[in-house]
Amino acid sequence: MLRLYDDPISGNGDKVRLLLGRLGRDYEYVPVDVTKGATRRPSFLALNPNGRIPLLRLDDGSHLAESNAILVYLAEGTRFWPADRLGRAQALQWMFFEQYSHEPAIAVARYWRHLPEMDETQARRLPELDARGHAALGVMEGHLASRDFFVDAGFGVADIALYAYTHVADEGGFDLAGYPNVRAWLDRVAAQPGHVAMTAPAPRHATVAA
Ligand SMILES: N[C@@H](CCC(=O)N[C@@H](CS)C(=O)NCC(=O)O)C(=O)O
Repeated sequence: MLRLYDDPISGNGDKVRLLLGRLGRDYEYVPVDVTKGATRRPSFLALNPNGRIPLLRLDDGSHLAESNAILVYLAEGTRFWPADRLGRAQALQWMFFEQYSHEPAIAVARYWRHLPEMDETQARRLPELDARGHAALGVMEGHLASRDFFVDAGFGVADIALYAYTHVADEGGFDLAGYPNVRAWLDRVAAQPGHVAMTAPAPRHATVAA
């Protein structure tokens, strides 16, 4: 059975939970507390030398890291991964956008604001993250003005990748009031069958300790 190493507060982990939920796949869940440095312990580094969740153990015992790579792996052969060449490239376009222009601003601002106290460097860098996050949201708003989902082929991995941190962007200090197209898209994504809320309890086959 698939095994997901993850922290429930992680949007990157949420992407994988969202897709597994839509695919109706059972999996073991191993909570790894990033706030306690659990991903940097030797036992976890032996599984992912990059020291980050999410991490998926496959049925053959190998491990796959990087949330968007995990999405592509799980989605291949399903309706969530476009059948046409351009559709696949468009999905990757938005997933690279998510990792370069969206997540480093919105997820990091959310994490810092979640800390009991920000250090001086974090407090100084926050306005820059705010600006970059709003720029990313602006790009999404424009793209969604004329379409329901990010890729012409319809709802899929690009939407899941972007949904994860956008739907909790307010926790990072990003008010979505000025992004009506993004808000309507968030509702459309959440209305898709098999949606799992980020606050949902861990799956049935939950296990403990990494
Ligand atoms: N590019 C990676 C980023 C993963 C990542 O940043 N994971 C964070 C939690 S959201 C983490 O494990 N942080 C713990 C650490 O860096 O020690 C992905 O998309 O999976």
